[in-house]
Amino acid sequence: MHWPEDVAARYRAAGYWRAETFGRMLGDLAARYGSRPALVDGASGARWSFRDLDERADRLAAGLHAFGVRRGDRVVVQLPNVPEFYQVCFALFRIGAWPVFALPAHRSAEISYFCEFTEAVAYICPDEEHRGLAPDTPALVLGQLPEADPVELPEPSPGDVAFLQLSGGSTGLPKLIPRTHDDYIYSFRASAEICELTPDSVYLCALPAAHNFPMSSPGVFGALSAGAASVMAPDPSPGTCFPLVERERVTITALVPPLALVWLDAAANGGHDLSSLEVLQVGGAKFSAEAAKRVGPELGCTLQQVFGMAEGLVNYTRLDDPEEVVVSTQGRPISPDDEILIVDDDDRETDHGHLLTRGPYTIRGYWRAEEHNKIAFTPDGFYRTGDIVRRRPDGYLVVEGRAKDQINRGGDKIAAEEIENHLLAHPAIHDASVVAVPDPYLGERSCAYLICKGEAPAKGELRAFLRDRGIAAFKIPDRFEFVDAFPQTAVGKVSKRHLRERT
Ligand code: J2J
Repeated sequence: MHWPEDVAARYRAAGYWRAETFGRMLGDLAARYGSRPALVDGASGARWSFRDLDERADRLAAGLHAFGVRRGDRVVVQLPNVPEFYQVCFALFRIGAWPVFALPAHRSAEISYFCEFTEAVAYICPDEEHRGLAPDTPALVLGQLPEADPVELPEPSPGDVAFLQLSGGSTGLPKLIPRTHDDYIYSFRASAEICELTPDSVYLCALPAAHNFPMSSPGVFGALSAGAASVMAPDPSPGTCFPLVERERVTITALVPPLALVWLDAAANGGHDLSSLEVLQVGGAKFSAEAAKRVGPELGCTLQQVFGMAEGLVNYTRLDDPEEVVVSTQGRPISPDDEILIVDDDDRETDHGHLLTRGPYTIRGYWRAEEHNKIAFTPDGFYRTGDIVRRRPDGYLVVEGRAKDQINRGGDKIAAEEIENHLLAHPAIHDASVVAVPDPYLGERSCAYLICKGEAPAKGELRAFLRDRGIAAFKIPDRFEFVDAFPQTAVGKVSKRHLRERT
């Protein structure tokens, strides 16, 4: 699961891995930036300085330790965008326990799976109602988290796993991504540099805080590492965020493409002073060149395209790149040691095909997924991203498509097989195939093709069935189509390409 020792030594020698841990990093930041604002609660206006965050993390670490949380334990964390999200992260990092980051949209199917699979010792959730999502795991509710006088805790090693992030996934069950202190700290520090963050920058966390993009590209961790403040927005709508941009003088934020479109349209109506905004990052799904062209003129800020993944590799357009590059590419990697390998279907090198990557912050394997790792990684450690890209002569990447069996619904990732398995549990369904269909707003929506055993169930009944199985709402297919048979490939597999072309 880890990097070979000679490779790790190379990353240390190159200065990427600096033997830091999250816990120590926060202590150093508190010493350096003290009373400067670290986190602002967008809803209540509460402000936490670097020192507050440091002290609160220590008190919560002591409380969680007294509760029984120990080094190496897993704790499923499902919290909204509030400063406490980061208090919980740093408290667990100080203990050496691993947060498992669930999204706010996740329901009982996902949460109970994370708790069981990771053998979590606790589930930290937003309110009492969430307790029921994981009835067998002790729940700790926001607002009543245990705090105590700080205790001495042995520091984890920089090479240890710090947390488990979720994979977008293409198989039946989501895979968990082990990120270490060393590799993750490198990725967001380097990102903060690329985004030119300074202690005067103000980052707005508009996307769900648990997602890798607003967490680390450069996200809240990157902002903290640069001594900058982060404003936690309760939701990403212009109605919520525009007043926050104006009030807090936000300089940079990150959005997925559909939200960027909503922001562009709302900005045209005026009413808020967005002049502090210097950089709008857009990523998570392909941002069309037409929309990209609108950002500069209509929002008065620099667009940065971001093509990243929770498994590691993140590409950015740079802030001083010419417009053509910013509008029509998805950037180039963070690190000179990010290795990019593009291959055809037979693993021969090319400049337009499957993207494989290896580097100082890209994992070498999913957690407890030995069989899947044999497919998702090459024997020499390259991660098969499942993305189809073109590399331009200048080294910039253009995302051209996807080979993985996934739907990217405006940045929300849906593993087709996961939904097919839920549909197959319905007594009237003989076979199911879930595919992406184009959508002008979300980029893609999901469509379930179904072969029924007898009479087709009503679509509303199918939606209710999936809801009752406890899956996140964004995973419920946008469309259902009933068919007699699926088109097949030459080797007799379901041809999803032909299904997609039917719509
Ligand atoms: C096309 N597809 C993109 C883009 C991601 C920063 C930014 C995004 C993520 C993220 C992230 C894309 N154009 N600009 O973790 O740190 C698709 C690809 C990729 C998958 C990863 C970050 N940006 N994608 O989106 O783990 O298919 O991370 O492999 O959620 O999103 O999804 P995820």
